[in-house]
Amino acid sequence: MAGVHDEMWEKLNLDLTAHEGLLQVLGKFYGDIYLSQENRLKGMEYMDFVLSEVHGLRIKELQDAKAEGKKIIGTFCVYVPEELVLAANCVQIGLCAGAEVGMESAERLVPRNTCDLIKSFVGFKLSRLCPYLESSDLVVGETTCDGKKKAYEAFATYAPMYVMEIPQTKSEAAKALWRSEVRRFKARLEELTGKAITAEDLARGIDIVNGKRKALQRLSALRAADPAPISGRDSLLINQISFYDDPIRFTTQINALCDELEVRVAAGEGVAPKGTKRVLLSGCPMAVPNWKLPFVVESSGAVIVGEESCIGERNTRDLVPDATGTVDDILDVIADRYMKIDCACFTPNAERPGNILELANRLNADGVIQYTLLFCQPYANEAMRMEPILKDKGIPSLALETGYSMEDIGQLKTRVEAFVETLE
Ligand code: BJ8
Repeated sequence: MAGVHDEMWEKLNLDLTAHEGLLQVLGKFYGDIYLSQENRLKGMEYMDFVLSEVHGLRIKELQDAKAEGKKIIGTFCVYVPEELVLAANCVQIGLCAGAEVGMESAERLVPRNTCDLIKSFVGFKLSRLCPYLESSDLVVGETTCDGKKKAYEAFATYAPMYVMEIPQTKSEAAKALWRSEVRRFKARLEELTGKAITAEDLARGIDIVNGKRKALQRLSALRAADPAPISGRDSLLINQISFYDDPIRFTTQINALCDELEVRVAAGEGVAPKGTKRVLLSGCPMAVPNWKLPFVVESSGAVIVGEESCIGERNTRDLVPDATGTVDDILDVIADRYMKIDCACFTPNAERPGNILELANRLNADGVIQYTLLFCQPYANEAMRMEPILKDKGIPSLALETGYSMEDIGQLKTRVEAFVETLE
C-alpha cells in the first residue's frame, strides 16, 4: 500500500514513518492469524482485499466522496443510527480502534486505568495514525460508560466532536429522552450538510441498513451448523468490516458468501471436524485488529460460533420495522429500535442474560467465554452476574479479562485450553 497512497496520507497529516510501521505490523499479524487458516471460503477473498486496502482504497473512496460534497461521520458506538447518516447522504465509519497504538501518548489525556479501546482511539489521534479519524467531518461520541464520556471531553480539543446523550435506563422518560436525542442528531446532520432529511431519505437509509443487518443475520444463522462452516475469526472480520465498508457493496458480498456457506452446510463441510467444541464469545466489542482471543480460542481445539458483542449480534439482532408517516413518526421507529440494544452501560440491563442464553442455544454452543477488556467496569460487572445464570442452565463459562498487549497470550492459551477440555 505504501508509496501509492503516500500523497493522500500526507494530505491527511498522518505520521508517514510511524504509519508505514503500523501497516507492516498489521500485515504480518493478518498473515499469521488469517491467511494461515485452512478451508477458507472463496468469499473471504473480498475481505482479505478490503483489509489489505483498509488505509488505502477505502480512504481514497472517502476522499472522493468528500470531493463530491459528502460528509464523513466517524462513530464509536452502535447506538449512533446509521439510517440517519445515510439519509443525510453522508458516509458513516466505525472508528473504534483495536490496536495497541499510541498508548503512552493516550495516557497523557486519559487515566492509565482506562480500557484499551478508549486508549487506542485516543492514541491513534495523538499519534496521527488513523486516516478515518482524519477524514471525519464529525466525530460522534455518546454518553455510555464513564471512560468514554470523559475521554470525549478531552478528545473534543482534537476532533470535531458531537456527543449523543444515551440514557442509562429503559424507563419511559429515558425512551423519550432518546427519541429527542435522535431528533437533535438529525438536526445536526442537516446543519452539517445544509439539506433537510425527508421521509423518503429515511426510508432509503432504513432499507440499506436493514439489508446489511439481514445479510449478517443470515451469516449468523448458518453458523449453527455442525461442522462449523466458517471460523470465528473470519466471522469477526466480516462484522468488523461492516463498520467501514460501503454498505451496499458489503451487503452484496456477504449475501454471496452466505450462498457459498449454504452449499458448504448442505454438503456437511466445515472449517473444523464435526464435533469440535463450540464456543460463544460474549462481552466487550473487538474492534479491528483485536483478533488475539479469537486466535487463542481457535488454536486451542475449539471453534467460535458466535459473538455476543457490538461487533456481532448486539449490532445486528434487530431491524428497523417498516415505517411510514411523517419524518417524526419514522424517527421514533428508528429510535425505538436502538433502545433495544442491551449494552452493559444500562442499569438494569435486563434483556442481556436472555439474549445470551438464546444465542448459546441457537448456535449450539458448548460453552461461553465472557470477554472483558481490562478496566471495563460495565462488562466486568455483568460477567460476574452472568456466570451463575449460565451455570444454572448447564452452560459452562469462562471469564477472561485482557487488554491488547500480547504479553499474556501464553497465560490466556493455558486457561482457554483447560476450559475447552472440560466442555462436553
Ligand atoms: S453499545 S458496548 S459500542 S458503549 S470496553 S469503552 S464499555 S470501558 S464499548 Fe460499547 Fe456502545 Fe455499549 Fe456497544 Fe467503556 Fe467497556 Fe471500554 Fe466499552
